[in-house]
Parts: sequence; structure tokens; C-alpha cells
Amino acid sequence: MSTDDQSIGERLEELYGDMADVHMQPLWTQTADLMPRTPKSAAVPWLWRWSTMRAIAERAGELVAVGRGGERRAIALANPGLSGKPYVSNTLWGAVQYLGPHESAPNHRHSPSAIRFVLEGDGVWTTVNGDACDMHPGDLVLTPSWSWHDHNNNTDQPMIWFDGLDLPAVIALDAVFFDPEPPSDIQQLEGAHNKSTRVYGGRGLLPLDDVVTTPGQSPLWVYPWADTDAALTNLLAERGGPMVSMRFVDPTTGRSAMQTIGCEMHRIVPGGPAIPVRRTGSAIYVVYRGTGHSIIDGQRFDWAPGDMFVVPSWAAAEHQANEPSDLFAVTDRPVLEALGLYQEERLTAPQEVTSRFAG
Ligand code: GTQ
Ligand code: FE2
Repeated sequence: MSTDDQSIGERLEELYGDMADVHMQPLWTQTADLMPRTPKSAAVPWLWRWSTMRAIAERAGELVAVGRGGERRAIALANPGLSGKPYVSNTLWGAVQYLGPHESAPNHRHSPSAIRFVLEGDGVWTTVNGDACDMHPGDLVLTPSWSWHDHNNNTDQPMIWFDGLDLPAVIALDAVFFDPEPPSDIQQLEGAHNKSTRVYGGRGLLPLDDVVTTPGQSPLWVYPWADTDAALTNLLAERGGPMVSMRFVDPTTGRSAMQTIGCEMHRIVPGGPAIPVRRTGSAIYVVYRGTGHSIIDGQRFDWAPGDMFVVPSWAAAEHQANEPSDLFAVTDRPVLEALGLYQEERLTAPQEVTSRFAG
């Protein structure tokens, strides 16, 4: 090695040191991490069992009060690949929320958008901007960005639902606002329950001459299970199995019900073969009904009602049912689509199973 080479090496080291001192970094030493050939999420495929989550939620119900200060009794699913952050993926928040008999979670609003998918209990409502939205198993309830919301359980039974939020994405965009001053702890109800469904929930019918109050936001806030079930039954009869998928839309535009969260329902019947698909963007699946398994990047996840699992961005995923099964899902797909970043790839053959999830 010539002294000239040595001096270049030394001078480079010195240059990198000086760069660091003034908070600069070279691209050429980290290109592979910044630009992998295909998306490489730090989030890993994972599954949370209903029996485990339910028991944890019940214990939280005994020990942690809801109300001002304590706020909502939501327990976040934390992806083990995301260094302790309470996120399911880099863009999606998923949680189980437990509301005990005769409890209320106080009114508030924030710029992140949220959806609820009801798993257990009946007779609870979430008030959204003065409209009491009743919650039954299988119902999807929206609380759009900046809408006032409080949850009320006036029954003798606990209630458990899945919360899906765009919170990690909104945090990444530094766009989180939270209103610290609600006009009241529990909203005054404006008329009879379920106004949004009565006015905007007609099949292919909307009020003539209606004024869109918040562009981009669905005025329909509840998607009752009975309607979803009927739509899936009809689509399955029409298209055949093993899988039919529907998306929840804003009836005034036909676009995604939430601008930042894709809401989907999948019905899978036995029979195959399942077709593995990779997609940009992540998804949280919530098993509503049935049993089966999914293979995610070669790992097999067996699921049962109430289980939740995550498919990270660009992971190959395929689903198979042992019996007619319904999977609800939230995704970040509307965000990727809006930004021209959505891509999918159908694999030609079923994946080889290399391991079985035991977590
Ligand atoms: O119920 O309003 O899981 O504000 C996270 C944030 C639930 C809620 C969550 C929230 C809520
Ligand atoms: Fe909230």
C-alpha cells in the first residue's frame, strides 16, 4: 500500500468525522438500507390470540378506571419488530378496547382517524358529532378525523372492540392535533340514535340536494353487520369462492370510507388453492368468524375468532379457511393509492411453509 493510498483512507475517515460533526451523512455508505430492491419492513408478521387479549383486557378493566385522565381503555398491539413502539406496522395502530358495564369513555377529538370493529357485547354506542352510533358484533363504526367521540356502555355486560387508527402515519407526517377542551365529557345527543345510517345508509340512495359538510369524509358512520353479511353472501354466490373481498366506501363518492384507512371484509370458504399476493402497505386482519390459516412469507399462522394478525408491506400472504370464515381488515392502501405508491404482485404458486407461528 502506498503512502498516497493511506493518506486517502485517512483523509476519508477525517471527512466522515467532519461530516458527522456538522450533521451530514454520505449516501454511498448506506444505499442498500435506504433503497432495498423491494420494500423491507421492520414490522414482522405476527398474531395476537383472542383468548390472551381478552384476559388482559378484562384485567385492565378491573385495575384501570376510564374517565378524564385515564381516557380510553385501549390496549395497543405492539409489533415485536418495531422496537417497543405501540404500533402494529409503521402506519397502523391496532388495539383492543374494553368498556365495562355502565362505563363511559369521555368525549374528545383528534386529527388521526379511527374505526371500531365490534367483537363482543351489544347495546353500547359511540357518539360521533352528536349522533349516537349503536354498536353490535360485526358492525364497523367510523370516527373521522377531528370528529367528537365518546363511548358509552349502559348495559350490564362488558364490551370489547377492535380499534384501528392511522396514528403512526399521522405521527410520521407530524400532523397530530388533539383538542384539549371538549365542550362536555359526554356529548348531548341530537335526536334518535343512528341518524347517519338512516340518512346515508340507503342502498344506492342519497338525499337529493344534500350539502357535503366535510369534503373527503364519509357522512355515514355505521356499517351494520347485517348489511355486510348480505353483501358478502350475494358476492360469493355471484363470483364463487374460495374468497370474496369487499371494501367499505363513502357512499357519496365511492371512495374509501376513511381517507387514510382502508376497511375491508373478506369471506373465505374451504377449497383452494389460495393465491399468494404481495402488496405495498400493511394490513391488520381481525378474525370475525370461522377458523383457518394464513401463510405470510412462508410462516403459517392458524387463526380462530377474535385473533388478529399483521401482514407487513410486501410480505406474501395467502389465506385458507377450514369453514366459512370472515376476516375484517384495516390497511393503509388508500394512502399508498393516493400517492401513486400502491403495487401488488400475484405469485404463481402457493408458498412453501417453512415455519409455524408459535408466539
Ligand atoms: O377510542 O377514541 O385505540 O382516541 C386510540 C386512541 C382508541 C378512542 C385508541 C383513541 C381511541
Ligand atoms: Fe379517540
